[in-house]
Formats: sequence, structure tokens, C-alpha cells
Amino acid sequence: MTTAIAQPPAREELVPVAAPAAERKLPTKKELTADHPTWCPGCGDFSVLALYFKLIEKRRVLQEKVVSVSGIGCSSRFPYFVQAHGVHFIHGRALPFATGVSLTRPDLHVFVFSGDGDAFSIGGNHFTHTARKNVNLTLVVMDNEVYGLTKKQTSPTSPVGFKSKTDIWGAVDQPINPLKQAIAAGATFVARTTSTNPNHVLQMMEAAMDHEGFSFIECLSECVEFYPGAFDGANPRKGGAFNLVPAEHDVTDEVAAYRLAGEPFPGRFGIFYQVKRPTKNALEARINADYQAKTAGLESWQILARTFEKMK
Ligand SMILES: Cc1ncc(C[n+]2csc(CCOP(=O)(O)OP(=O)(O)O)c2C)c(N)n1
Ligand code: SF4
Ligand SMILES: [Mg+2]
Repeated sequence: MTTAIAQPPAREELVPVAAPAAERKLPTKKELTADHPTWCPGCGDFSVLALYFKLIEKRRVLQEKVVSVSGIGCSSRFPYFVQAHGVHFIHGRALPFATGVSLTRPDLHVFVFSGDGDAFSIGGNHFTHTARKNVNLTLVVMDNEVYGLTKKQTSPTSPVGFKSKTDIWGAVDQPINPLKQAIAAGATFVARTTSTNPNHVLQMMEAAMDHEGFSFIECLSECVEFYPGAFDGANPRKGGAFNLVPAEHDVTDEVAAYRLAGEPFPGRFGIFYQVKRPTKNALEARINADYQAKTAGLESWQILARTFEKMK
């Protein structure tokens, strides 16, 4: 006896067709605002959210063409506040989820919003691998140098001496340097900004969005509740210094970028490193296209079955 196997629908039937951009009204900041942000008054994350809205508006991105993905943390509440595709995923696992979105929906702008704990502690491994794979997406880490949501534990970027619930006598472990970590892992765009300089945040977001590949932005974002004043030294309005990456810096020079990233706080702001390297998206798309050409006439599910046969 033979059993008839129902064939899955053709891919075209699964992809919703949006009206052409020319006929559509572009979303305003008001329409992009989903919910009242539940962050503490004065939290640096408000500024990042406002600039993300500005970015979408300025770059005339349709709501269904942008997706915000996050893990867990105060900063990771981000997608709740955006009226567009969004995912609030497992702690530290935003990047693998976003990788899947990026690979399967190349038409979307994929943004990941993370905290220093989410990105470099529990998600540290994923940070390394997403960078080396050069997945086409933008990661913005809102670095407040503390675990905010869980009420003040030492994070991987907390400075030595920082007193918290997990280091009541002061942290003794050397913090990681997010920029050096990103460069060493193979990120192709590495930048630093601070939420107290809105124009600069927008500038870095635009450059990251235009970059083909894994773009990483470390954005200093003060936790006014559990680490107030952490970034006053980088804020001219509080007597600090906001110094740009020197104009003569060659962004393709990995060693120079690494050296610049090692400057003591408040350090530099701007693009430290940017190079072109084929993305995982492009490399895999080529493999898929070549194989599909070889298997022309077969349905996707038949190609998949054939591939599984080969793997036996
Ligand atoms: C598997 C798992 N471990 C621990 C937690 C508890 N937890 C939630 S958020 C968080 C750290 C958040 O810190 P960060 O990423 O810096 O974000 P912030 O709140 O500072 O923005 C921790 C440890 C969790 N939710 N899931
Ligand atoms: S606890 Fe800190 S990081 Fe969290 S919302 Fe409040 S100020 Fe922001
Ligand atoms: Mg944090």
C-alpha cells in the first residue's frame, strides 16, 4: 500500500506581498511607538529608543521591513516599545534567533538590542560566533556596566572596584573591552557611542545599518538607579570629555583599531574598525542557488529530502 504525502505549499504562497513602497505612507515616530517604556526616569535607554525611531523615520523604512530582537534585561525590553516586528527572546540568545531571521529574510533590516550582561556574559559565546560568521545584522549593546534588571550585580564590563550585590567589597576581575572583543572575533564593523550624544548615536546607527555584515555598536547608556554617574567622564555637560576617533585613523587597520580601543576611559567615540568580507548570508545564498540550479524542477521539500539522503 502506498501512502500519499501532502506536499507543502510553494514558498510564494507563504511570503506576504506588501504594497509597493511608493503607494504606502511611511511610519511616523508616533506610529512606531508601541507602549509606554517602563524604564526608570532618566535611564539612558530612552535615548537609544528615540534615536531608533528617528533612524526608521529618516531612512524611510516600512514597518514590516524592520525587526528588533532582544534577550533579557532592562535594555532587552526594547522590542516591546517598537510598533514593528519584534522578538523578546531567551537571555543571551538574541543573536542566534536574529541570525535565523537574517538568513531567511534578507529583505529585513535586523537589529539586536542587548545589555552588557546579555551580550557578553550569558550570550558571550554567541557574540563571538555571530561576529566571525559575519551575519548581516546590527547589534547595539546598551552598556551600563551593571546588571540593571536584577538590581545591581557585577557585569562583565563593570570596572575593578565596583561595589555590587555580587561584589560587596568591590569587583576584582578585569572587565572585558567590548571593542577589542568584537575586533578579535571578526566583526566587520565596530563602533562606540554614548546615549548622551544623540546626533552621534544616530550617525553610528546609520553607518551600521548601511554596512553589509555584522555591525556592532557599543552604546554607553547610564543606569541611573544602580550605577549613576558611570559615564559622567564622557559627558561634556557633566565636566567630561567626548573625544572622537581621530580623523586620520585608518578604519581598515585592525591593529590601530585595537590600540585605539585600549585607550583608558572615556576613550574615543566613532567607528574604530570597518572592512568588507563576504557575509554568511551571501555565501550560503550562493550554495543554495547552485544546488537549486542542479535540482531544477524539484520542489523545495524534495531537494531537502535529497540533501538528507546525502548526509546519511
Ligand atoms: C538563564 C537566565 N539566567 C539569569 C537570568 C536573570 N537575569 C535577567 S536579566 C539579567 C542580566 C541583565 O543585565 P544586562 O544584560 O546588562 O541588562 P540591563 O538590565 O543592565 O539592561 C540576568 C542575570 C535569566 N533571566 N535567565
Ligand atoms: S534599573 Fe537601570 S537600566 Fe533598568 S530601567 Fe532603571 S535605570 Fe534603566
Ligand atoms: Mg547592563
